[in-house]
Amino acid sequence: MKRLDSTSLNSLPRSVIRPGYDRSAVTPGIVHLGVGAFHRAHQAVMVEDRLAAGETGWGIVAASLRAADTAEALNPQNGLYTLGVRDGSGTQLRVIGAISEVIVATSARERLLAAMTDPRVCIVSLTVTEKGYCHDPATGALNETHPGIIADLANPHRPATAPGLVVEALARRRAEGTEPFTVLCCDNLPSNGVTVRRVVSRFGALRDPELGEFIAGEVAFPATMVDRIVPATTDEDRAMVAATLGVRDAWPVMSEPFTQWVIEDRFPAGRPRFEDAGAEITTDVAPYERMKLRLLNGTHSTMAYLGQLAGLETIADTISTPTFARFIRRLMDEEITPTVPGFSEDQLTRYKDALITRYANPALRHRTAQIAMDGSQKLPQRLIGTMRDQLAAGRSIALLGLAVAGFIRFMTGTGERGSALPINDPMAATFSKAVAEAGAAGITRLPGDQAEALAERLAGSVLTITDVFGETGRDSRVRSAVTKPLARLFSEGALATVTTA
Ligand code: CS2
Repeated sequence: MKRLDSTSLNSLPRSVIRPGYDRSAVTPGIVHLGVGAFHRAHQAVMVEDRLAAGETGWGIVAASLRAADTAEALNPQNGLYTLGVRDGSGTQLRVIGAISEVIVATSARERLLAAMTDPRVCIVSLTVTEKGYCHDPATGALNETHPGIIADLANPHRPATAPGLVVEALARRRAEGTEPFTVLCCDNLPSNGVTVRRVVSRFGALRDPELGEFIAGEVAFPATMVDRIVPATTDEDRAMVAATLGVRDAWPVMSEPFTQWVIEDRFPAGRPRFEDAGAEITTDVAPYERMKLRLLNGTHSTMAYLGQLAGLETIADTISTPTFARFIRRLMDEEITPTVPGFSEDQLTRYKDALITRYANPALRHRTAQIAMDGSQKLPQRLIGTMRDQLAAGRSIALLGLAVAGFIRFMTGTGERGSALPINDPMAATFSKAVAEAGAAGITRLPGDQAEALAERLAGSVLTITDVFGETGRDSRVRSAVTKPLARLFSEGALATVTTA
């Protein structure tokens, strides 16, 4: 079957939306680092709308930091790919043309740096996942012992990490007398603008104190809250898209209908009118970010770990299990909502109702194993900060304790029936050491008293991993709120523990 590319656009079926503008007139305005499915279903779609509306100076040059797979899929397609928006009633397909090419940083570093130093490029945006910033997740500071950071500091003109690339490009622009670009973080980090500014300017300062000052003083790092559920693409998705399009798309992306982007308006070098593409432009992103990270991502991670333990494959499977639905709603209402200021009760209720509906979308098949990835980088902003705030206000953390216990039980690597759990985490070695020290490796189920003793040891050794749990993990109230449900996870299993939480 012929591949999707510029020459096939005219022969696509009528139902498929396609770029209705002259792509050859588009010039680059944005370089995007981390061209995964999320970016392609979120920011790139809003940029596409602005290109179609005539703002042709904002084309995207995209980059992958390591893997060549997206470049191999999209470049032969002239950057084109299909977005499938799914709900219970079907899938609406749209071919997106906002990305002109995908550069692989490892094999074409100079080409990427040239794009980043192009004076027409005013925004460098990023979705490199939490771990891509090479920071300490509990404190948000640059991890100066990170192997990638050490390597980039030793070879600053040939960087491979996101902070290294951004700093080298900013240094080159400065040397050439080109205004700095705005750094637009679109990852689920807490205070993502401030955090990335801290990490990037620290990296700059380690290269040269004056460069660090320049970055902290002259470069804008607006905060954003990004939201759209975009499960990993499957081969069935590819087959469905090919059957509808009549041409083969090597890497379409599938998402839910919902999309939200809240952006702090700080773009000294200019920006597209994102607000005309549905984004919310504001002076303070913090309340939105907290609401989203804690209510959505916090419960997502909770369902991922406890769902994995209970043998539930997707978020829809998990939320349609009545005891899970009850538990997740109580977790939201009783222990997360009190830590989410800035919205009326009514607004929060509507937000939570909408989340439950989004989770239940049967067409998405968002896998719990996918969300379980990189938990060490996600937990602080999703669950631990919530615990800390609840404790400071003298409120309960019992349900949060079960959520964290689910994560710890998952990190033992062995499921309730003895199967291997899909651990995919940059701190896997640290966790497996703590698990081994507690004697928890390979355990499936245990009788009550043995489960209690094991939970004591395991909570003790894991909660003191301060890179993840910070000081909160050393609090005796946290220790006990986690130990009790952890024991029950070993003795009764996840489903029973959730049912009687
Ligand atoms: C998910 C997020 O994989 C994960 O960790 O929680 O990717 C989530 O789907 C998005 O943040 C939704 O906007």
